[in-house]
Amino acid sequence: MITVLKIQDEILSGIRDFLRNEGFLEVLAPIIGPVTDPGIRGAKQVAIDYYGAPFKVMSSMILYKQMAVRSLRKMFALSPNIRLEPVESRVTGRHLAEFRQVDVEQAEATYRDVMCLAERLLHYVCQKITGKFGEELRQLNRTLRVPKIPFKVFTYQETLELLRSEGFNVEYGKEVPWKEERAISAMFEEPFFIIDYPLTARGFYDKEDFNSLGILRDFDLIYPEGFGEAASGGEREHTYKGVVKRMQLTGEDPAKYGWYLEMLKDGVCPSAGFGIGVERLTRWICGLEAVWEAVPFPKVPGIVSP
Ligand code: ASN
Repeated sequence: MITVLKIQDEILSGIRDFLRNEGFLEVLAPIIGPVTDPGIRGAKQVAIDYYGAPFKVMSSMILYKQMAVRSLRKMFALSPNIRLEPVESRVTGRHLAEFRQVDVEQAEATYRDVMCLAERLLHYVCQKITGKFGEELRQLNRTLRVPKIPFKVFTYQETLELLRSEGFNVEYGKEVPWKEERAISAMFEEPFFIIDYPLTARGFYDKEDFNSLGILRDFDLIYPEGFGEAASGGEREHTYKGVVKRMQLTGEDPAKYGWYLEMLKDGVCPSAGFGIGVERLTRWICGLEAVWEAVPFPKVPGIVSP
């Protein structure tokens, strides 16, 4: 555990060095707010009573990122998130009810721009760790290769076809399920992207591609060797009208999103960004069996622990 935490400490400083060198400013992440990210794939949000007002614990700070880039242009935050994942996810080895993601957002960027940023970030961190912690990785029995840039890119449609050709029965329009995500991840030895998810698979904030309606300009970054999802991100729907329309589709009540919709009416800039999970990154780099091995005080879904 001490070895893992030393490597994690270096991962965090590597991420910070890389992003600062690229001109990103680190801000402090909010932990609670009137609303939070609803696009959390079947997990539940946590509600609290904030001086009589109903508040949520952040499931991700996505809505605040759009506010921050309006003035900061390039920002990131180490954001603590709570998602009450279904108890069945305790055995996937990659779910935690409490985790941290480095949430990145850039004004006027496309999803392709931030995909390039994400792959360079991963490359930088791997280079740093293999250079400095070769002996520790050997102790952990981990052979980590620095991934080659650019990473492979598959569309969601191509991903489904690949899975179907391997005998998996996957339904169009939904998030790639845990088992299938693990299977596709195990088919590769280098990280890769899945892009262009269908509108029905994601939250209201990922931007629809107006040249191919029903498809989002978004992505997941997937680790190889069966480790599964590393990061997700995309271009943002930033217009008031667009967001309200999408909220109607996802069944969100716009009345709950007061401050966010007011901000959009006021006008925010187009942006793109992603969030990369710190514990999952540590797990992959160290080659750990389960993600809870990458956390000093883990909260595994369904398990009551300190
Ligand atoms: N952080 C992700 C993003 O930037 C959102 C999420 O965690 N659901 O797109």
